[in-house]
Amino acid sequence: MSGRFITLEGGEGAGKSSNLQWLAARLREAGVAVTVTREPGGTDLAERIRQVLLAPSDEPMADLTEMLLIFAARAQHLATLIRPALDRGDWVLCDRFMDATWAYQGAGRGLDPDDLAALEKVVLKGLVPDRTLLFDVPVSQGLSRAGKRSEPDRIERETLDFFERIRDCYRRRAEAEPQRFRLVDAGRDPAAVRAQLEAHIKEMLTWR
Ligand code: Z5A
Repeated sequence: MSGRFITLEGGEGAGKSSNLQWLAARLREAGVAVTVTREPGGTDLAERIRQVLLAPSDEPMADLTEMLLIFAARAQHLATLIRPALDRGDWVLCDRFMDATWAYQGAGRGLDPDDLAALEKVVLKGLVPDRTLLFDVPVSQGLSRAGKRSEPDRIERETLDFFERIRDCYRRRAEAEPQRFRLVDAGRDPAAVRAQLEAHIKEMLTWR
């Protein structure tokens, strides 16, 4: 495997999607072959699982069901899109990945960390992103941005406390792995966010 795996993480409305294609364009300008994708989703089948995961429904989804669907989508995504792209030598830019599972299903839902770790081992088989850009924004600011955009999906309907646990988990993970994570102060205006991303792009381009 010769490509690079770069993930974007953060809470609701942090600005990941707004910057994903721009980041890809900046890397392509520098001559990098880039594959852009997202989780849950990224392939036809995984996008169908995403619809099931995010659609509000009358029957409440059990937390364990949610976790297993996320890993099922990820297994498909890894097998048919992420690993082949990395094998080709592409740089894969992925909107959310495993850190989101630790944050949402682990810290948010309170699922057993041993279960998450076991599934992580089975599904990821040791794959760790080369770089994770953590878009960090105060919860109320992110929710207000996301709320202005559209009807909340099933997960966006959670409580403030749920999203505070998620932010806290992401920040702790970034502190624990400073070699992998780069923190983006995503509460700033779009130009200031992009200036920070430029610095991170410059650093990543030294990998070649
Ligand atoms: N999930 C999970 O539970 N477990 C997992 O393992 C994985 C995912 C992988 C994915 O849905 C859901 O799946 C997600 C977690 C869960 N939770 N929910 N709900 P999603 O992809 O729709 O959700 P998201 O990733 O949180 O998307 P988002 O809310 O759109 O956040 P974002 O992509 O970071 O933000 P954005 O779309 O770029 O920006 C939001 C708005 O803010 C938009 O109107 C922008 O124009 C505006 N914006 C962006 N940046 C700025 C700045 N700097 N200033 C002002 N306004 C801004």
